[in-house]
Amino acid sequence: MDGKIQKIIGTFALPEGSVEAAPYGNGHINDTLRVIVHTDKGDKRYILQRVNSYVFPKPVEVIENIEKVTAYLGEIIAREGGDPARETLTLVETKDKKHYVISEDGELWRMYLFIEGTKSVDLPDTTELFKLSGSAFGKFQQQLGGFDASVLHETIVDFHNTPARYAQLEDAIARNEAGRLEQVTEEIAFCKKYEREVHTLLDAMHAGEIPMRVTHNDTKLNNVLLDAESGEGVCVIDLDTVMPGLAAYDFGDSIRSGASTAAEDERDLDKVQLSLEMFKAFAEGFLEEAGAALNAREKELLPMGAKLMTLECGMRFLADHLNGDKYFKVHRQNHNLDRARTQFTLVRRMEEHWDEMMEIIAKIG
Ligand code: ADP
Ligand code: GN1
Ligand code: MG
Repeated sequence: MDGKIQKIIGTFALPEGSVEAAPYGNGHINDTLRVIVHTDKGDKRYILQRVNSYVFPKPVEVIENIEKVTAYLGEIIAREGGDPARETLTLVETKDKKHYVISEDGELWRMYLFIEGTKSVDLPDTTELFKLSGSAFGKFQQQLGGFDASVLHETIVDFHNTPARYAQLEDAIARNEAGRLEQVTEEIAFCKKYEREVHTLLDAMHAGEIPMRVTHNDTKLNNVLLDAESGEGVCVIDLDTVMPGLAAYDFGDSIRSGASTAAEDERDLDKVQLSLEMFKAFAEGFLEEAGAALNAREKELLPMGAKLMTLECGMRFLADHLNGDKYFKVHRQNHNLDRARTQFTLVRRMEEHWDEMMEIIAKIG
């Protein structure tokens, strides 16, 4: 383990024992390590993360939000007879009783209890599993129904403001910072067709048809930990972007990530299909938990949430490709471009199956 990491781990109030740490998980944003402390009484595990300061320019505000959200959720979970240490994230204190440390190079590091006996998957293997993750994200939204949104910082401004994301793409095109513009003519032409449609959700919100809620905003399937055996949702994680948002954002981003038949960075676009079975399964789980609080228009706009979250994510990948891969972690050449292409293909598939998606939601009611 490198000396810098050792020093950071040493600032947290951990039990006595020898320590090991290794990179962990498939997140695109933070640097995540799994830490193991070998104590006399057995191993204790933790998650150590460097919060990405390019993505989160005010990382202390991220911690402040997480402190408030996890304290709130912890109380609800305890009241319902659950185990807060397993069903929500627990920040580990430093020796000076803070929930983060700033390293010598100015980066913010935090530590969580490792949630044992769980798995996190990138794509669901069964409809049952995806339905259970729908229940977990639906329950999360329902639990935060009474949380006061005004105490939260906006950790990423305009995170799911799809028109603003469209404008950021236009800006990336105009600047052509990485000199990759010629390579992406078709993708840009695709996005241009949606210049008006990107406003749909926010227009409905401004018209008073659908309310702002407290939402997770990053409901990718691997951001919920599932019981390793039963597949039941145990804990919604990655709380960095819990902020005011629309129900359609959380529903939509899960469909984007879990109802596709291919990996987010699949190069063979023929493999990218929309699974209506997965769509239905997630919708059932999500609406069973969160549905009672949603109005009819919110429900009707859920397929639009799926389409716009997928388009938006594609535009963000494309903009990052044009900007020179500064935001999302990349592991190969043109990685963000490959990701953008899968998202745009999935948008097309959703349009092909639009009536079926609308019907599934209407039937669940
Ligand atoms: P990123 O913002 O980079 O996606 P995440 O907070 O989602 O970072 O963490 C990356 C991965 O690490 C998750 O997808 C999950 O697999 C794992 N992980 C994160 N927190 C925990 C935890 N408390 N217990 C167990 N695994 C975790
Ligand atoms: C990022 O942090 P992670 O890997 O769970 C991103 C999401 C994108 C997703 C695409 C803070 O999620 O918005 O939808 O990648 N998170 C942030 O895979 O930008
Ligand atoms: Mg994540």
